[in-house]
Amino acid sequence: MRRTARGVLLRNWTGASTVPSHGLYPHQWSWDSAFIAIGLRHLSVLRAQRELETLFTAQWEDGRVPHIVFNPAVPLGAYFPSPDFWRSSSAGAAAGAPAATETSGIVQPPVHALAAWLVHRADPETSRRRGFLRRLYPRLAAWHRYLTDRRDLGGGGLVAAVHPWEPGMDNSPCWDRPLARIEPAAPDTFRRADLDHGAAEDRPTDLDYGRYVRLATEYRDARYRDAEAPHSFAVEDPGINALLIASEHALASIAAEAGPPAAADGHRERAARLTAALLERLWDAEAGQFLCRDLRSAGSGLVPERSAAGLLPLIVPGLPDDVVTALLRTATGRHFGLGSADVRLVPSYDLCGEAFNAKRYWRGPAWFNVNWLLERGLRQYGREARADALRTAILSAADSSSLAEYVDPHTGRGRGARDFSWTAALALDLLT
Ligand code: 9WN
Repeated sequence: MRRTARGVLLRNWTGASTVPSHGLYPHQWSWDSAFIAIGLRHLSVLRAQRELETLFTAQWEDGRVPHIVFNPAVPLGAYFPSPDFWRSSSAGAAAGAPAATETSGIVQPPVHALAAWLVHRADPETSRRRGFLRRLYPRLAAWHRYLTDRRDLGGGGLVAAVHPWEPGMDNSPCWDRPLARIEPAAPDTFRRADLDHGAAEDRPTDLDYGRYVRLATEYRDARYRDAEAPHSFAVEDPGINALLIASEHALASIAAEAGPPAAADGHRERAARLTAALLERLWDAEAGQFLCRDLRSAGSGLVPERSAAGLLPLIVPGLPDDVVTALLRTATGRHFGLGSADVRLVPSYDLCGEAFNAKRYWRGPAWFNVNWLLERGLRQYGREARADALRTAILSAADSSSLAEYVDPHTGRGRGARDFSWTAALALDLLT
């Protein structure tokens, strides 16, 4: 298993970063790179550092870390939307997009400071010698500042996603309502390259894509300036915010180690403020989990759909005991089935939800990054036996599915791409 996972990471390495999968995703993705670095640190600490450094060379001057960094050697038709759609170096110039690298203009969850800290800890000596954290710290701090300063669209102290691709869970049923208001772009205005590699029944629908295209076009036409963009989709997602909080704690450790030590307190305070806002704005005691908040609905209400993103705050330190207890009850109950005989891994969406589909992407299948984060959260809250069982289940599903992108949560059968980088990386991490 270790050998297989290492082989995948070696083959998916392109010289300065790692592709999630050669066919379906032939460029560098933001949160993928963070998870990949966490696994790569066991294989080559230098590559793990390089993975993150490469991503951050594409950071925009306003602090945003784009969700895709395009490889200029890959033909335009290999992935949609391609650089000629995003036009970052021209349309993004006002927001400080790099002139020499093409990127997307939206973001993904901020797992990077957490990853940087874990990479550092794998070999502190090499990290210090290379000034890894010293160089990365100001970039990570600017990244978090972008999110907290420019993306608090609800004014309540949380980060809002402005596109369904931003939380990394593209077609989650949580977006169905907020997306219903978006007029899809005409199908003949774009060509879906993903269907050259993935089965249509496993992927988002054409209607989803029409809306993804419309929203990205609107943002691009506003030259990616958050103050001017219509942001007709604006959702506070518990996953993004939980990962930001975990990363803000990591940033405090990074500042103490390699940044201005006085900054560490500021990061801890910011983590505490974000945690309070997360509890205040997204916790639903009745549901026993965190929900998304749709900022564009009348009354800007919580979305009554259960996504696994609503369990991810388990990685946030210092949650009140009653919240942790309720989250565990929900995770192990009928909606997510953690630890039950007929559920192999925690699904991305409510097993009892109307929209549940065991095959289709983020509408039911189980994903390895989500389960890895939950395993970490369980350990953080002292649920060692549950964490051990989940670890075993993750490794077994990763192995039997040929390191699939996602699996059917009931059977563990692989779906989507195989030899998927973050599956390999996170399996390697659990094995080490
Ligand atoms: C759009 C690369 C990415 C992941 C996302 C996953 C999928 C892209 C796509 O692949 O999204 O960003 O083309 O479907 O949803 O989480 O980062 O692995």
